[in-house]
Amino acid sequence: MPYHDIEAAPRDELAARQRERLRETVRRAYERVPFYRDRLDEAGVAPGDIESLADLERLPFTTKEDFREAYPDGLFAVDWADVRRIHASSGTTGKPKVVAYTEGDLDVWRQVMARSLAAAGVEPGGTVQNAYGYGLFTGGLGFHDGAEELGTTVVPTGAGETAKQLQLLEDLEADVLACTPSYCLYLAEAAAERGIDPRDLPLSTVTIGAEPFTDPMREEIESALDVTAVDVYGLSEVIGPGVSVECAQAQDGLHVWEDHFYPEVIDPQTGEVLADGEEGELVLTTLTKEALPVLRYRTGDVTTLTAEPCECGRTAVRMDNVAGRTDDLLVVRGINVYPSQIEAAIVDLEAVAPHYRIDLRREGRLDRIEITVERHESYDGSPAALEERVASRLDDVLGVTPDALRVVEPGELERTTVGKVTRVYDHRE
Ligand code: DLL
Repeated sequence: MPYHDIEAAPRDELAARQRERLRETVRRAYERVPFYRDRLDEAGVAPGDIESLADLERLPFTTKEDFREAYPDGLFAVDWADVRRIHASSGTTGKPKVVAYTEGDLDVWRQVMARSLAAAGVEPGGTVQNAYGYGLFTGGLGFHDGAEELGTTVVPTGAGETAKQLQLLEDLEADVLACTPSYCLYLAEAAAERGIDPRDLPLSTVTIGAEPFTDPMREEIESALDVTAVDVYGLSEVIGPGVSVECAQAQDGLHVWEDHFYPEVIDPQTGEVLADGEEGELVLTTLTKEALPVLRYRTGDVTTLTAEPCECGRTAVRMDNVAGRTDDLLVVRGINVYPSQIEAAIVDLEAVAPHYRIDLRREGRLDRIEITVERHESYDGSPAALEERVASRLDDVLGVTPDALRVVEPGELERTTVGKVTRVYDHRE
């Protein structure tokens, strides 16, 4: 049973609602945000020209750079007095992207997060321990509000403080943990170090997101904690977590809450809209945001879309798990490869722990790629033999030969306990 009727609405009903909302959003953006007025004028499109969803293609894209240039509030469409909350996402460089919410936006966010948690199998009356960071990051408060809206008890631990995290899990018996995939794995390790079998923790579901992960990584999490790990996706510029989520029933793609967010997938090079099933960059348009309407935002996230019906009965389009970003693409001796492909290839090996790092360096005019993996505790062969296995796996699956490959001892690679994990370290200029 979906949380809201719209989740199972016939697609034409949904499309009619989207069309109305799109027209209203474009009009609002044009009238209230000089940036959009200029962009649309340049493109020769008037708000009244947007009659159907297909007309969306006529609108220019919005990018991360546009957010940075408009810092802090150049894209806001309401007066400051109507802004109830601010969040911000810190990029790796430069100014943060500042985002705003009206009372109405916060309500939509609570609703889509409640829907997301319900789809993930979380039930009213359950207990959610929320280990996403509270503060400017949207993860903490986004999950918090949605979990309250759904009618669960929230334990707002926030990020880090692993000892307390474990103690509260045991004592308050949360059945749901919300955190990044990398923190899930860290928590399982930390439990084991304290003599607690992580599979004995009371958890039945973890809602993971905020950073890319592959299926083999998810399997590691599910088996380490004996849980169902459900993928929740979102980004600050659009709302925060709660743009899309897997249903626990099928765990086969993330249902995009299309009555609020309109998804497209484009060829990142040409900007051309791709057909269902074709992989490209996810572009999102908000359909109900008041404080910060966003038209055709280029997320940088790589995925595919499908409108095939799902066994859960929800009719919303599904996007594939986001395993990487367009700007993550590595070129290893002429071969294009995403870090996620490297992750999937190595984490699948039983002898390797789900921890690795990739270092990129420049030597003269050549790029060097170095991969470091951790031996799994259960592997008792020689490091040299394991190195050979990993190397031949990378060659077989991806045709990639790193310039250096190292196997280190369990626990040797640094763990991320707060915030998003970094796996690729680029030391080039
Ligand atoms: O990470 C919102 C969020 C919080 C989502 C908690 C899920 C759970 P930002 O900090 O703005 O917002 O970062 C957004 O993180 O463009 C993706 O690259 C990545 N990302 C978010 N969710 C997923 C996911 C939050 N489920 C950026 N899988 C996005 C892969 C994800 N990548």
